[in-house]
Amino acid sequence: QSAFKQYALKDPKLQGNIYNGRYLIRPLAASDYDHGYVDLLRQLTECGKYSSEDFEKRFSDMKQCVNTYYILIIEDLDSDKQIIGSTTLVCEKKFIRQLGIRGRIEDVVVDHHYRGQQLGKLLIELLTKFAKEQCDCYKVSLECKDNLVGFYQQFGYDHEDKQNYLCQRF
Ligand code: 16G
Repeated sequence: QSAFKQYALKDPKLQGNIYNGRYLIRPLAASDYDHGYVDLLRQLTECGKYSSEDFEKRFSDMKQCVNTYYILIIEDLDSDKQIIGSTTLVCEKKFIRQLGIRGRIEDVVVDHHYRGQQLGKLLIELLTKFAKEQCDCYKVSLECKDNLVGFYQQFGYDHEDKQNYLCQRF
């Protein structure tokens, strides 16, 4: 697995690595609407309904933001290319911290049939390392429910003193 990780990180697009002989780790593609990507995201939160054209338009908008969105997915090669895991790294350009880059880990989801195989760990570790080493992020943050704090602490994420996550919903 460590050889796999090193190989993955040499490739800035984190492309084309096979894990456990069955799981292809690769960036999201425009055609992934047809491989269950949005249904997978529905296991995380509500997504509403939209067409593949709408999906492709959003994906294209994201790609226009160079070096900003890194969406890594896991495809099950034994299951008709179904997408069974995904995590996004968003890199935000700043004027602070010597024109620093802040990373955010977003939308971590593994299909419930595939949990317990360390697939989430794989995605988070890959993208966190990528954020640090390739994107030069000065910090990476995420938000999660109480019951997942311990899970993310394994990968070096933790509460910061005197920092709170505040939110307003519309
Ligand atoms: C979780 C996710 C966040 C996602 C949100 C969706 C992680 C680490 N956190 O907080 O990225 O956007 O759920 O929930 O994956 P919402 O639809 O209620 O905003």
